[in-house]
Parts: sequence; C-alpha cells; structure tokens
Amino acid sequence: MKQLVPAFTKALLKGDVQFATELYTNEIESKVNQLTFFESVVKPSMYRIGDLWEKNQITVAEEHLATATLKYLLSSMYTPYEVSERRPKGLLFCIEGEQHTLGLEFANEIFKELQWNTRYLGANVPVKDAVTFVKAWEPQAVVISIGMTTAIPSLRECLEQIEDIQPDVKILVGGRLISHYNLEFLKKESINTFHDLIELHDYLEEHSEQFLALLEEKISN
Ligand code: B12
Repeated sequence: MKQLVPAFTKALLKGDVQFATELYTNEIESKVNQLTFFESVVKPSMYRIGDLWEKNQITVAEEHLATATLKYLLSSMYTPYEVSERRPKGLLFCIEGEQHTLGLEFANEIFKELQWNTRYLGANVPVKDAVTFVKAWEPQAVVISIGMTTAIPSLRECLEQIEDIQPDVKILVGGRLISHYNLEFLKKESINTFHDLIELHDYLEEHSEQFLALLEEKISN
C-alpha cells in the first residue's frame, strides 16, 4: 500500500475526487480492509500534507481542498451497519478547541464494524455538553481524540467530570498527542490510550465480553 501514498496525496491536493475514487476502487478496496487503508494510505498521506503545509510548500487553501476531497471519498465508502439496542454504547467526540476529527471518524468506523451502538459528535464539543450527553445516554465507553496541546486542560476537566458522574465508564483516548507526549493524568485504570486504530480494534475484540457484561448490568438495574 505504501507505494500508493504519493499518488493518493497528489489526487487529494489536486481536489481530484474521480482519481482518488479510482485509486481506491481499483487498487485498494479489493486488496486490503478499511483499517489498513486508513493506517497505510490515508494517515501517511495526511501527515505528508501537514509537512508540506508546515514548510509553506502548500497553502491553507490547498490543505483544505485535500481534506474536503478526502471527506468526499470517505463519505461514499462508509457502510451503514445495523445495530441492536442491546449492544454496548460508545460516545465519540473531540473536546472543545480540537478540530482534528479524522482519526475519531475512523475510530467510529471500527466501533460500528464491531456492532457497537455509537454516537459520533465530531469536533469542538464543550465540556459541559459532553458531560450532559454522558449523563443522559450512559455509554459503556467514552472515546476521545486529542491532537492539540491547547485542548489538554479541557480534556482533563472533562475526564474528571465524567468520572464523577459515571465512575464505571471506560475512557478511551487516541490521537496525535498520545504518540508525542507522556500525559500523566491519563495513567489510570479507567483510562486506556491508543496510538492507532489497530490497537483499538484489538482492544475492543479482547474486551467485548466485558463491555457486554457492563451493558447487561445497566439494563438489569
Ligand atoms: C487536516 C488538518 C487540519 C484540518 C482538520 C480537519 C478535520 N476535520 O480533521 C483543519 C484545517 C481544521 C486544521 C486546523 C488546524 N491545524 Co491541523 N492539521 C491537519 C493535518 C494536515 C492532517 C490531520 C489528519 O487528518 N491526520 C490524519 C489522521 C488519520 O491522523 P491522526 O489524527 O493522527 O489519527 C491517527 C491516530 O492518531 C489515531 N487516532 C486519532 N484519534 C484517535 C482516537 C481514538 C479513540 C483512537 C483509538 C485512535 C485515534 O488513529 C489515526 C490513524 O492511526 C495535520 C498534519 C498531521 N500530521 O496530522 C495538521 C496539524 C495537526 N495541524 C496543525 C495546526 C498547527 C493546526 C492549526 C493550529 C492551524 C491554524 N493556524 O489554524 C489548526 C488548529 C485547529 C484546532 N484547534 O484543532 C499542526 C499541529 C502542530 C502542533 N504543534 O501540534 C499539524 C501537525 C500540521 C503541521 N505539521 O504543522 N488542521
């Protein structure tokens, strides 16, 4: 898949939805699963675009075009999964101040593939609203992506409040910052951190019975 990254990156930067779609359909879809596509093609491609942007070799407008082109392709390849109410619930969001949603969007696809019942709130969710949602919906897992150091104080505050109102909830945190920083406040039994989607997939498979038991306990109470 590595050899496809330059062509894929070029298609995104040119805003060429048709070529990006052709690449996906002809060279990727039948050969690898979605998880491998996200990790081995999309991620390196977007990281490359970030490097070009940082070095002023592309403009903000070109980065926006690439992101929008990617989003267009992704919206056509996501599949609707049927979900029963008797499946564990996962609430996914980025905390206020965090706009980088792509990794979280992919995490949502992993949850859906494993038949979780999810609510994906996207970017920039105020702490108080995230907490209100948790209180009302009572998920088994709260799933957060963090990419900017500026969002750390809000993340910390949010986790403290969620643990106060729902102590049995599992908190799963991923994102660029997890690979770059050693965040002491995330080192707790109730919190798990992830460097990528493969780690998430393995964790969810390994703990599926545990999450089902948590759900059944909630239903019977
Ligand atoms: C696209 C993009 C944007 C878009 C985001 C659009 C969107 N809807 O996501 C927009 C234009 C909004 C944006 C804004 C900004 N951005 Co920006 N952005 C990027 C870019 C180019 C790509 C991000 C991306 O999609 N990566 C691909 C995904 C798949 O990677 P990922 O997020 O790391 O996710 C992977 C893992 O981390 C993990 N993961 C992520 N989340 C989760 C969650 C869970 C639960 C799990 C299990 C796993 C997981 O799984 C994924 C696959 O492995 C990056 C470059 C980069 N290196 O990432 C810069 C980058 C992150 N941005 C940067 C900057 C500076 C900004 C701005 C400050 C720019 C500005 N001046 O306004 C703002 C800040 C906005 C904010 N407050 O959040 C810098 C950050 C530098 C730093 N010091 O931290 C980067 C690194 C660019 C650069 N090289 O300078 N950005």
